[in-house]
Amino acid sequence: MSLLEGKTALVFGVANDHSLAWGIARAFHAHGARLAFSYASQALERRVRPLAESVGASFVELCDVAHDDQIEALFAKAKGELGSIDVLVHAIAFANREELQGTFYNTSREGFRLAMDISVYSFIALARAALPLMPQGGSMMTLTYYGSEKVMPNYNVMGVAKAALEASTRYLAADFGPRGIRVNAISAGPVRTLSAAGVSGFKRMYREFANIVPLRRNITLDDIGGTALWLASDLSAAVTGEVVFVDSGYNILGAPAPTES
Ligand code: NAD
Ligand code: IMJ
Repeated sequence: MSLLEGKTALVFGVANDHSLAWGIARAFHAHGARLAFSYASQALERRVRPLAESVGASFVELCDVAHDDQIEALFAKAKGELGSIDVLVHAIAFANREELQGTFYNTSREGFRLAMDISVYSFIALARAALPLMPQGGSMMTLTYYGSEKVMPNYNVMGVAKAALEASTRYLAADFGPRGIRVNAISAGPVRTLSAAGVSGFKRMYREFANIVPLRRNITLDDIGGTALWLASDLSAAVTGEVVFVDSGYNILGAPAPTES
């Protein structure tokens, strides 16, 4: 079965082969999509280009989403080379490292601005820029985390940013629904990516997660890829503005089940 035959997906947020965006790209490729990639910095090109080539992508372009002119240039190029697109994937987040440890009340004005700009505004900017390339409708998606709803140690300003990202997903879904464009968010459980591995306390919480969750296992890139594939395909044709949890059931728990002792 080929769910994305004849469709084109533009993917933002591959840094390496552990990236959630890479899990998504792999699943799309397995279902016949034409893929295109954008990466954040010159330094990443060395890693991203070979990955892109391994799934037959030739469109591999630099775009730092902090800059409107780079977003504009990227979509101009995409229009020229790809024509139209069907799927937009936003898997981008950034906060200064010092904001992701210690107390939330010490969040700086500039740290708040940066986290919101890169992790939230960029989705709005990319969604708007993608509109002219989606005249026949399509599917847009972003990645979020449960720290938007509940307090997670050290997640701090990123929790506030993810709350804004999820709200933005709903507003974009309302704006674009009449054009046949769906907008959703995937709320992923912890995965050992570049954006998680170095984070204080992550290792321990990653280990504990599998013991607590209903499915008693961590989530994988294939789990994320599968849900992204569903959201990208016509199987989810009437689903928009949703936050879909891919977290082994973590978010349904009140208190963890008592373990034998
Ligand atoms: P990752 O480090 O592989 O991906 C993050 C990406 O953001 C990188 O490719 C990086 O280059 C890109 N990025 C950062 N600043 C950018 C900029 N200015 N312009 C363009 N791109 C920029 O880590 P990941 O875990 O795959 O993160 C992808 C998304 O998944 C993020 O939104 C993250 O919050 C979310 N998420 C991750 C987890 C997890 O446990 N890893 C859980 C839930 C949600
Ligand atoms: C990030 C920080 C604190 C706790 C965390 C995380 N937990 C998880 C993450 C429990 C799962 C990963 N995550 C969901 C993110 O959204 C990460 C975003 C992020 C990570 C970094 C690390 C390196 C850096 N800036 C970052 N900006 C955003 O310099």
